[in-house]
Amino acid sequence: MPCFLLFTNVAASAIPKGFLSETTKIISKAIRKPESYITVRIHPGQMMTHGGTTEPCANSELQAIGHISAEENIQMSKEISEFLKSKLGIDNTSVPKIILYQLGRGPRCPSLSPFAVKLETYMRMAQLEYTNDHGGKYSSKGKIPWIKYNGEPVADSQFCVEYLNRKLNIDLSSHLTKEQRAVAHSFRKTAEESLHWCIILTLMENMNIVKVSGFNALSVRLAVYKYRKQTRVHGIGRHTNLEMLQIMEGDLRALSDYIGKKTFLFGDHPCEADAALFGQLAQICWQSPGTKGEQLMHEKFTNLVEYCESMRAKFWPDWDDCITADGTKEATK
Ligand SMILES: N[C@@H](CCC(=O)N[C@@H](CS)C(=O)NCC(=O)O)C(=O)O
Repeated sequence: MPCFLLFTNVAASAIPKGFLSETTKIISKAIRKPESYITVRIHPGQMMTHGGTTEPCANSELQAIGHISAEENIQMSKEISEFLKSKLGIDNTSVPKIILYQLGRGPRCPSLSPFAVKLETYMRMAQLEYTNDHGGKYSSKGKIPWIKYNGEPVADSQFCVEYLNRKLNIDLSSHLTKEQRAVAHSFRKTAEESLHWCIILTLMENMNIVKVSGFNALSVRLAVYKYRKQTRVHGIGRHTNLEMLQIMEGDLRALSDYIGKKTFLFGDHPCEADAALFGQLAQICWQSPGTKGEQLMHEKFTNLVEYCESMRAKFWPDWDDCITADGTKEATK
């Protein structure tokens, strides 16, 4: 039987009349179970604090057997928070301040950095409030993107995701089995540690898209020099172009075969890894014009184009406001 537990420092005498029955209604609606099944246990007058203040605060737990998707979970938490705010004056859901540091908007994708697209997509999937800082400030690790969470810096897109997951109790992959999580992990690694370097190498064969990105000629030349060095250290830059393309095609084929006719990596519900895959694939799909990668995707792996379109439609309804259309306009978002 579903049970909703609420621990609060609000005194029993300050709990409004009808609170138990109203809470039952909210929970019943949220988990789509009849009110008669639901238990609500309120623990008022607790010795507790949020953020070290004496303001009213609460901690709740919903015990319910059955599947609640990540999206439903986010929606439900919002509804419960709003209810607690209106009834008990509890606002310990005070929105954390998240600043996402990135490079500026891209010509055909919201960033030239696949990792920035990944992180921003993840924030959107988790329905987080964030502010972009496009000042091009690098992290302590010399990379972009990174975040500040209530003033605390976190570097590396995946560490940012995992940090936010921990801080805000987010699990966009809650609908996956352990085995699926392992597959998701491996595909993310394929996309970020292998395919990513092929994207860079193919892009360096055709720099037009970088040239319309607003960077001056010197910084473009420096970036090319840096990336040539990085790809050599990685090892992928030591292969012939043909061999590198073979690697790229292999990665794309594995992704294409696995996704097949599914909308997202594991079906109709996107998971955390979809943000990372989208970050990389969107670059090939839209922001690598005239490259072999673009040709491969649009001719051989068309389901990956459809995949990108589904992700874009679901999480980026404002896509056009977040791109510069080859540097012909300012991105307004
Ligand atoms: N593992 C890092 C990779 C980030 C990354 O490679 N960012 C690139 C831009 S796409 C960068 O900052 N490159 C600058 C450099 O390597 O000097 C992450 O997930 O955030």
